Amino acid sequence: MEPKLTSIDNYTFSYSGEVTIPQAPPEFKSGFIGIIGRPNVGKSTLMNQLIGQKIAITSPVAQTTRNRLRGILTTPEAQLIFVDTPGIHKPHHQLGEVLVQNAKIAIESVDVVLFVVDGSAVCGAGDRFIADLLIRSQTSVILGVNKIDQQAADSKVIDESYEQLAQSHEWPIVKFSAKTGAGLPELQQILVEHLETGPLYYPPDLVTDQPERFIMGELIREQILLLTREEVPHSVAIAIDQVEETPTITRVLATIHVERDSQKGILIGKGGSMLKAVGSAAREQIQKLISGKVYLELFVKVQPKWRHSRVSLAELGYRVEE
Ligand SMILES: Nc1nc2c(ncn2[C@@H]2O[C@H](COP(=O)(O)OP(=O)(O)OP(=O)(O)O)[C@@H](O)[C@H]2O)c(=O)[nH]1
Ligand SMILES: [Mg+2]
Repeated sequence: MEPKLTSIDNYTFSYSGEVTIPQAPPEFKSGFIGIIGRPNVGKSTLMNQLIGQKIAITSPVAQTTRNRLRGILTTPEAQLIFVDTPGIHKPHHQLGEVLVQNAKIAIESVDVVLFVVDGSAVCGAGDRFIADLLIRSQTSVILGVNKIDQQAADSKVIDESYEQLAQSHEWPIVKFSAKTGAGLPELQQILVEHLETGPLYYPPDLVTDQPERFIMGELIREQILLLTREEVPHSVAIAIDQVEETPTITRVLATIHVERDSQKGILIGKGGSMLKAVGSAAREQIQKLISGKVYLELFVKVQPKWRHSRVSLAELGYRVEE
């Protein structure tokens, strides 16, 4: 994917602090689309594919996404603002509660909900729980069946389970693969049909509302999700301490917060091998993000039980986003 202008940092602000946004042509459509669903169904992968750039991290580990993140797609006819959300699940700690609460708030603050389900498995209790939340809200819903590339040849039972869910609530249903891109043009079209005419909310070349720093932290966390296992991925939070740009290189200093000494040990690895692996993979990703050379230095710090404390959560960037 070719990087476009990444984030709001790249914009020059006028004296009033406002970005100048061009006026939309008549009949232009725009609006906010909430991507809602269980953990691991492919919500973030889908958003990246639709906007054509990686801004959200993805992984096979459930509960990858922790913040609401906007991804913006502007075409000649419409501006679609996708709101990626944490997967809705049964929370086991304060962090989980904040994540689920934010996903629920998103349902109420968007124009359309794209309810994403995993088309490689039958509709389950987790999906029905979310369906119940959605019917209690006024927001219109489209059911998106993802991962059709992973469906077995005989997927009749799976298909029927989602068709039944869609029919019982009179939701339109679209099938696609966020991985291969199959079905995505049709999805985009149905989403545009569900939007009302409206203005450009963001400059046409902007792809996310988040600062680059935030995405840098996420790219580091993504490598930890991919390279470590068991309790480590969920116990990690990243703080970007410093970003210093020189004409030749961008220096990034970041701290990885964990909850226990044992996790710190795993993250550093034998002779520093794990931290080195995380650092070099994350550095490559950050270089792609900013299209420039990066020097990345990582520190590991133990902050006991940060996931259980509202104060620590807020310090690390996890708060209820009203
Ligand atoms: N085969 C296949 N795999 C997919 C598809 N979409 C996503 N995946 C994989 O599913 C896993 C989860 O993807 P994510 O995009 O992180 O899922 P998510 O719904 O954002 O997960 P949370 O942030 O934890 O709620 C990753 O390993 C993806 O590569 C798809 O269309 N086909
Ligand atoms: Mg996600």
